[in-house]
Amino acid sequence: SLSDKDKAAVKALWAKISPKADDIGAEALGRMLTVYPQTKTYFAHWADLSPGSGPVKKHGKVIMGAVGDAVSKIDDLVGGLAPLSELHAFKLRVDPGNFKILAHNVIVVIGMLFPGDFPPEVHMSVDKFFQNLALALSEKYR
Ligand code: HNI
Repeated sequence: SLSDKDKAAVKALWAKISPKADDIGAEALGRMLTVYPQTKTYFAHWADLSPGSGPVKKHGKVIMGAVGDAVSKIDDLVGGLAPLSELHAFKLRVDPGNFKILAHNVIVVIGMLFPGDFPPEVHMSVDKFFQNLALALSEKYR
């Protein structure tokens, strides 16, 4: 689980990158849909699934809003993300393996946009955070 050092690193990075959260979300979602085209099935009702499209930008913002919310609930991700886990499990029926795929894309984009703020030890704490976030989102599937 996350150490105090991990939590501090995630909070410090989030403070730095959150002004660009919408851009990060749009870029990460556009990449997920391109590089992992199997993820497109869940968004088949959108008019345009290509990088930079209106729906991709809009939903990228929604996702990163939830990531910011998760940062604020970092001490209890399972409890804090329970409603969102329930939604993805029972209503959206998203295969939970996809949470790791999106997390991977968000991490790639953070590294792209903030190369100077993403040394290996920060990368590791952020990776652990997203693993825990993905696990919390998967909680209601069982
Ligand atoms: Ni996800 C809707 C957060 C991963 C498919 N998703 C949401 C909403 C939030 C959200 C917030 C809006 C909820 C609402 O309307 O009340 N999703 C997150 C987060 C992650 C994530 C924080 C992981 C970091 N979602 C995924 C993944 C997929 C996914 C990996 C599929 C590959 N999500 C969806 C779909 C919707 C959705 C589909 C509904 C979108 C729409 O508007 O039609």
